[in-house]
Amino acid sequence: MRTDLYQGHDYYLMDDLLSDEHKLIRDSARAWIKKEVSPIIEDYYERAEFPKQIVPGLASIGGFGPYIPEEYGGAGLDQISYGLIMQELERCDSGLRSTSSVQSSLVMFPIWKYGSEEQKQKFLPKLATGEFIGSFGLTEPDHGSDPGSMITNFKDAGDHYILNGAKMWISNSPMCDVAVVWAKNEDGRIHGLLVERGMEGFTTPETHGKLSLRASATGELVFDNVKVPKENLLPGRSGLGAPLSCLDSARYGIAWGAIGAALDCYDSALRYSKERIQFGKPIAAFQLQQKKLAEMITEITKAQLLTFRLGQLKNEGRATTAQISMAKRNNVDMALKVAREARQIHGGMGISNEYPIMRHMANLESVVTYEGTHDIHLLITGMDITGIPAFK
Ligand code: TGC
Ligand code: FAD
Repeated sequence: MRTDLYQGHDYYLMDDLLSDEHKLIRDSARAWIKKEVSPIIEDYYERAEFPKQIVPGLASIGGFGPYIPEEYGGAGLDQISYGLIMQELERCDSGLRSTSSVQSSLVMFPIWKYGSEEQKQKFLPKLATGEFIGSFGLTEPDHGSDPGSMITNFKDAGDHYILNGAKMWISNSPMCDVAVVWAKNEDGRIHGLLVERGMEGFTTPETHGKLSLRASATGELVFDNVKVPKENLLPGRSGLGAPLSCLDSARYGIAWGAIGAALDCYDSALRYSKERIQFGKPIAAFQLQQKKLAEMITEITKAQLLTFRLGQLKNEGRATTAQISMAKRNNVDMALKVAREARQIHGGMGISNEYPIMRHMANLESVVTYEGTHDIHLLITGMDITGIPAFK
């Protein structure tokens, strides 16, 4: 079992911009992770299993719906707090952050924003404590970057709807109690439906053989003539903009989370480079290794500044989809590059599970693809600055 020696890195004194509450939230999350998750994460990663026993602890540090109002069981925190929690979780493992950001931004967020009062009362408090786990079904086998072409559909059958179709690559699916499912009605309009475990015809087969994000549960959502009560339709918004608005919130969390993964790789590489002696000197004394380390902390610091400002804009309700895309794309790409350089600094040890580097690197290959690929986020920036969509 590896001892978690991580210490934060704050090259530009960003902590001065945080409130005492922010620092308390971050430090509590970090302490819980070091005690409860770091000692077991490599083992669960190798077994390709999500450690379900950590769910109550994850809830207690604000991992589920930190910005959802307290009246619905959330913590009522601001967006910087949400970001700091995501950063600490992904510093440990992207799969841990995934579980949390899906529950918070892709399940609790749409129920809070677009749900009826009854739906909010029924689901949000249980999702906040982790008594319920949620999943979000947008992607289909033949429709990933282009979710507007989805074929999952529902028909009006009197007092209920009949839902048919399938969703693929769904985080939390094998263990979810409720799924927020996006499907087309008979007019081709996209709506959100709350599909609950136990509804006849609803199954959630697990996806095996993942070489990335192994400590997160991924699966399908399959609907074979599922009878969904009419009161389970999200009444507040329809159209593709409804799921895309949830993605804004989750992508924002990923922008923070990726910094956490990069910090962990940098932290490990810096320590290793000072301890590893070759040619009679620590390898940190060689210019080539210093170049790698200096560039890592420069890129991490730039991402921290970009993301803190995004957090301020998010708190003010002024962050745009395109600004969020820029941060998600930049930070995940940055983290992947940092992970690859850190791997080299560790030499052969870099491929061993005695260090977290390969796990972060493999995880980030999912993060760079989900919630909009690296290419799609570039095209969102391109559309924003030129006014011309180049998706189709
Ligand atoms: P387009 O014509 O641009 O837009 C359709 C309608 O949506 C509106 N809209 C938004 N509304 C709110 N928030 C946003 N961010 C919005 N973006 C667009 C838009 O105004 C329009 O409204 P209206 O009223 O005119 O109809 O749509 P398009 O079909 O051209 O597609 C655009 C594109 C490619 C950017 C979009 O489809 C996209 O983002 N694709 C990427 C798909 C994606 O990110 N999937 C993620 C699935 S969930 C996931 O990966 C979870 S991983 C979780 C984890 O484990 O952490
Ligand atoms: P495609 O859309 O087939 O893309 C393949 C390649 O083509 C990519 O490089 C892409 O950038 C490129 N491409 C596509 N369109 C264009 C274009 N217009 N211009 C230029 N290049 C283009 N989805 C959910 O709904 N819920 C979840 O919880 C969820 N969890 C996930 C967990 C994991 C571990 C993974 C790997 C995925 C998850 N996803 C989830 C799905 C994820 O959002 C999709 O994989 C992603 O949106 C990309 O879709 P795709 O895999 O079908 O790739």
